[in-house]
Amino acid sequence: MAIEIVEGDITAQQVDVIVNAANSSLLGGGGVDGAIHRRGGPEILAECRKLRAGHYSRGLRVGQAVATTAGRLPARWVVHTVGPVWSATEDRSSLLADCHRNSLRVAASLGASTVAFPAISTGIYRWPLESAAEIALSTVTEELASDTSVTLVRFVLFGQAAYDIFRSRLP
Ligand code: AR6
Repeated sequence: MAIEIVEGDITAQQVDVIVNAANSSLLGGGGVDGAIHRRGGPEILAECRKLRAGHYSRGLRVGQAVATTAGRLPARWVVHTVGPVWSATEDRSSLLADCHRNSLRVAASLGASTVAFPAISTGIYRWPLESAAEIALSTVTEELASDTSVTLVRFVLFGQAAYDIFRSRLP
């Protein structure tokens, strides 16, 4: 079992699962979400629409995760999760931990071994990187110690600053 920290573009990762920092609509957006749908092609959105037409008619709740095809991405599945928007007045840390835990559980239910995560909530949702890194790394460490098919989690960070922050908090 291993945790890797790399700097780069998550859509270029050759892994079983790429985790998407989506929104509740599951119908696309900016940031990582935009990049995944752009590079993955229309198949991903088509599956997201089907999810919305079925079990997820009210959207995906914050902290939950669901899988689709990865379309043309060099992965087998995309696991979409919805991070919490940062709040200075309310502690939403448990929801950010849920995103990581539930994404890994969905990946394990598919039999995935390798999973790439972006820094969920740290872009458009404004979560401070230091805090996000601590929550992400501690939750993933805990989950990897449980009974799971996942053997490698790779955090793929945009830019040197984010990379350094995650690196320095690796247990
Ligand atoms: N590869 C790796 N990291 C990236 C990439 C990439 N291609 N692109 C951006 N990042 P964000 P959020 C970094 O905004 O904060 C969308 O509109 C970025 O620098 O993608 O969870 C959704 O639809 C940042 O550190 O996700 C939602 O509405 C991190 O990825 C909303 O944004 C996450 O930034 C979700 O916001």
